[in-house]
Formats: sequence, C-alpha cells, structure tokens
Amino acid sequence: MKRHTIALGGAGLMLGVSLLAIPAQELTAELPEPPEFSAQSEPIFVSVSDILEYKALPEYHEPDWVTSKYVEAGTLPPVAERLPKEPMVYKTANMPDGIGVYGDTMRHVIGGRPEGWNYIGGQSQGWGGIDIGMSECLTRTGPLFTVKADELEPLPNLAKSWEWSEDGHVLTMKLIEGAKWSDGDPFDADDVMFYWNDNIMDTNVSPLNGGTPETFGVGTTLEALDPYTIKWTFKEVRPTQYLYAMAYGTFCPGPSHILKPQHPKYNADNTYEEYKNAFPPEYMNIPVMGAWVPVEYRPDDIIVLRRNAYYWKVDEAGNQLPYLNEMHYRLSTWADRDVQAVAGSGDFSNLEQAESFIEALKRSAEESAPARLQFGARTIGYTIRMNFSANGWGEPDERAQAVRELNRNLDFRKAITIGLDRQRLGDSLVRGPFTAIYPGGLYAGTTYYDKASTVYYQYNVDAANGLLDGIGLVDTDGNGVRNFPAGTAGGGDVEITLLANTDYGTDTNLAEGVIQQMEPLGIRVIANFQQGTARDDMAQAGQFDWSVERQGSEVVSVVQGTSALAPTGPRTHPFHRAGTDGTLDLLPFEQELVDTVNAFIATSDNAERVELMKKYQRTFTENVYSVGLTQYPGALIINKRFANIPAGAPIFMFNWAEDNIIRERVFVPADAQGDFELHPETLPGAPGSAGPM
Ligand code: BQZ
Repeated sequence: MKRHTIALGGAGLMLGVSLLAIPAQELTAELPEPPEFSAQSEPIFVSVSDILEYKALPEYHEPDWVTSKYVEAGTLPPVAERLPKEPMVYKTANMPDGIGVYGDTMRHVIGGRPEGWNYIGGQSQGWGGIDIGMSECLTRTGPLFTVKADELEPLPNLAKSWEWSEDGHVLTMKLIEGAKWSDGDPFDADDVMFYWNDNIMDTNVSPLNGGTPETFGVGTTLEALDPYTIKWTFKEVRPTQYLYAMAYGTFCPGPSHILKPQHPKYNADNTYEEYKNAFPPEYMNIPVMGAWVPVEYRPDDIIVLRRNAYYWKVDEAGNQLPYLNEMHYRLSTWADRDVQAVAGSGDFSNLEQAESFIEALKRSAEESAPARLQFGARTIGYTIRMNFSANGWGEPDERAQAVRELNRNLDFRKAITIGLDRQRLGDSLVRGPFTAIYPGGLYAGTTYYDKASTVYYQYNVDAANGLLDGIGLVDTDGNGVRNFPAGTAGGGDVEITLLANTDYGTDTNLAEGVIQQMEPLGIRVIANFQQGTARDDMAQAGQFDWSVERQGSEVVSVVQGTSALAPTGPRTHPFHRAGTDGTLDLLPFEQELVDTVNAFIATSDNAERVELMKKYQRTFTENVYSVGLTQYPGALIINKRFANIPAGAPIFMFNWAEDNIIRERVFVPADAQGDFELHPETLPGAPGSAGPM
C-alpha cells in the first residue's frame, strides 16, 4: 500500500493512508447473517391501476350532517360542485374491507411540536403524520409497498398523468382539474410554480424535508403550459427517478394564495424569516389539499383537525373521503405514542424504539388487547454520520475543523468503525432476534442490497488503536485521551461532539453507547443532545462533528430520496454540504459515489441499476462513509376498531405508515365507532369550528 502524508498548512494534521501496514483483509470479515426474523404478514401485490383512477361518477355523497348543517344552510356548495371534474377514485377491490362509513377519529400521539403551518417555507408541524395528512404532493409513494416490483412507479396524486417526450428530456404532467384547497380556492399550476420558483429555486428558503434544485436534477427546469399542465425539462434522458422526488416530502405545493403575499419577493416588508413564520401554530384553518384541516391547537396538549369539505378523493360509490371526520395529535412523547397505542388510549404507533418492543409485544399478545401489533421488515437503522465538510459548512472553530479533517481520513474512520461492538449496541436496546449488525450503506434485506458488495470492518479494539497511533493521534499528556498533533487545535485532547435527538430514547441510548465505546480508543466523545426541532436545525446547518441518526428511505428503497445517497448537490446530502464559498470539497471516493448515484438516476435499465448499487455499496462501506450501528424491524400498532388497513403495511419503506396505509380510506364500522370527536358535526373555517385565533 502506498504510504504518504499530506501535511496541511492550516491544520497541519497528518492526512493520508495508514502509516501502519495493517493488511486491509485483517480488518474486514464476513458479515454475520442477521437473525431470522420474518415480517408477520405480506402485502398483496397489485398494479397501480388496481388502486385508483380518476373519473367522474354519476353521483356523490357526503356525511349527512354536512348536507343538513352546511349545504342546506347555504354556507357550503353542494358536494358535486366541491369536487373536481374527475376526482381520484379509490377502487373497492383494493380496499381490504371495502366501502367504508363516515364517523370517528384517529387519535395520534406524537413527540414533535408544531413550529407553524408553512411547510414549504421550512416549518415542521411536529411530524407523526400531521404534514403527511395535510400536504398532498404531485405523486405518492407510501402505498408502493403493495405495487408489483416490475411495475414500480410512483402513484399519480395531484399530478394525474404524465408522458415523456420522444427524446426523454421532457416530462409533461397533467394536474387534476378543478380540485380546490380546503377554503375553496382553486388548486392549479400557480401553486406548483410558486413552490418551484419561490421555495425550491429560491435558496433563501429551505422547504421542510429538504427539496433543493438538485433534488430534481442539475439544470432541470419547470414551467406551466396552462393552469393544469406543467412541463419538466431534464438534462438526463427519461430520469423516472425524479417522479419519486415529486412525492412527499419534496414536492408538496403550499397554498400560494395565502403564502405568496408573505414571501419577500412579493412583500418587501417581509424578511425570509417572517415569511417562514407567517402562520404560527395558533393560526387555524390554514388551507390544505389534504384530508384534514387544523381547527384547534392547545400548546403541549393537542392539535385537532377536521375533515376537508373540498377533499378531491372519493370511493367508487361516490362517497367523498375521508371517512374519518377528525384527527387528533396529542402532543406528548414518541415513547408515549407506543404506550398509548398498546393501552388503547391512542390509536396508532410506529413501534420504532427497540427498547419498547418486549413490553409492547406482551401487552398486545393479550386477548383483550385493544390494538393489533404487526412487525415488518428490518427497515429502521442507525448510523454515526461524520461531518465531511472542511471548507466551512456550519462555521467550525479550530477544534471542530480539526475533527473534520480527521473525519476525512479513512484510517480514522476505520478505527472508529472497528472500535465499535455493534452486537453490544443492538443488545443494549433489546435482546432477541430483532437487531442486526449494520455495517453502513444500504440495508440488508432490501431490493438493491448485495452482501458480497458490503465491506464489514469487524470489532477489533487493538487494531483500532493501532490505526489511531498510525495517524499521529497520541496521548501526549498521559490523561488517557489522545491529543491532536502539535500545531493542530493547540495539540489539545481529541474531543468530538456527538449530536443526538432527545425526542427518542433510542437515539440517546445509542449515543451513550458510542461515547462509552470510544473511551478505550482514547477518543473523548461529548454528548450534544438536542430536542428534535433544534437537532434537525443543527444537522441541516452543519453544526455538528458527529451525529447519531435514524436514516431515511434512501437506504431502504434507494428509489426514494435517491439524491441524498451522495452529495449530488450543494444542499442535498445529510452530512456533507457546500461550504461558505458554495463549493463541495468532495473526497475522491465521494465523487465516485456522486457519479454512481447520478448514473443510477440517469438510467431506467434495471440490470444496470443493480450493478450501480453494488458499486455504490462497495464504495460506501469500503470507505466507511458513515459508521453503521444497528438495524431492526419496526411494528405497526393500530387500534383494532379501524378497517381498511392494508396487510403487511411497513412502518417505513418509501415513506412512513401514516402515508402507506392511505388514512383517507380507513374507516371504523358503525357498530365499533368511539365517541372521540371533539368537534362533532363541524367543518374547518365554518361557523362552529375553532376558526382563526
Ligand atoms: C413517523 C414520522 C412521520 C423526520 C420524524 C422525526 C423528525 C425527523 C422523521 C415516525 C416521526 C416518527 O419521525 O418518529 O415514526 O411517525 O414522524 O413523519 O423523527 O425528527 O426529522 O425525518 O420522519
């Protein structure tokens, strides 16, 4: 192995391949097979056309009270006038329990808190399915877990159809015609173009869930041909990949008639911060395209949403959806979501914190258990993400800059990864067949995963210390912590901050485990534990050395969130973004990852895609791009009174279960309905609802 060092003027830190010739093969090993754990039920695989279509029906229906209290009172147009010419029609044959009935509520419990309603301006609504239920997007991917693998393509949604030009560079999309926002304002290309021009292309705005221009391809343009036709022009040929990026959460237009007047481009009195915060959580009845509208907000207590009387989806009998009149989001903790769903005081949970598995399984196994608990595949996983930016992202001080230089050193990353006992970390969460050693990269058991392309650096503290010695990190002051070389960060102790989300016990438990396991390596890792929104903001702003994170759909399905698999643009990647000069200081292997991901996006040849993802997996894991920790299944907990829950619904795959189960089709049979509605027989923004506060 060629050995060289590059002494950096500023940092003066030794950068380069190991000075200690530890043959690579001694550090790697055969990845142990994950313990056998099969999902408890399998989806029924169908074609997209089996799920839905757009067509006019001979008649339409709504809850009786809407007719008697609003339409007959003249405060609301008849349902047929509130629906598009051709509403989206869910097909009965694809609904597990068929046509539903109106009534009841789904009581969510969440650990997040709403910042406000300007989703496209970058505000979180508290997660847990609130934004998924309010923001409809051009396409939809959550339900794709039920679509045949050889027919996989995002579902139409606000975009009802699309076609590619002969040369594959142009995608012409037809928007649903005549759909309306929940306040009756027409939905059309103005909303799409406001989102694109003034929230995606305007880099002063950071839409929630991170849509950036590069998410849709470098050089891509979008224009409106008429109120219901938009035209994408791509540099690549037929990049079907971007149809996934047009789903939640990267292309969900906001109500331009409400937002545009607040945007600095149209309102000189407003700053971008004022635009982002123009609709605080107290503002009720924000217009949505989703099935439910916020009508009540009590801080740290609850958000209540009521049915959207203009919702543009129906069942085959012409019943306007949703069937459920109300949605609750009890503002509590994520752990409490599990407890309440199992106890029956809540209705839904993604059981994703492994520490809760055993208790939840015990309670749900009882005959009297109010909720069904169903495990899916191992699609939840954690990793340590190191900040790779050495040119200013997050404005590091001298110590943080020195850490970033270390992060960019392969031998340092190898030392960290082989210094971790992943089995012990997984067992610290839950014992049993759940957790599996996760070496980083794509998750085992998913479509594009290839074990032979996965490099696994096995636990070996001695070798880890040898590598750290080899890059010149020596404990010069004998206090048990290695020091930076003289001239770097004052030759002080190697101290590394570890960002983690205090909203989840799993995140901080794993972080504590990492901190403890770094001690024998003479690396002092310091907890930087932050509440969810603050953590998300710090991670987005590059204000971290290392971050323990639960990963997104890009490492599960690859086709969803693809652009986040590598730093394909200045702001697309979770742990390497452009520095203060707007450039990305990519390492050679990172450039390989970018080229591989771009090649994946640019081809629709499946065999080629499989090979590209093998190359990606090898490059990623060989270079320890992030330090995989553990991977395990999640379980969907849903109260037994709900019907139309699709078999085998994963808590997380292309999206979260709140999208996957198609909540607008979920119903409660009349004889099982609870008396949980807090605003019975009311509509948003109409007499009797909470109204603007
Ligand atoms: C699911 C999800 C629905 C975000 C959020 C939260 C944020 C992240 C992530 C999950 C919560 C629940 O996840 O944990 O089970 O209900 O909301 O959106 O972790 O902090 O930024 O990416 O989705």
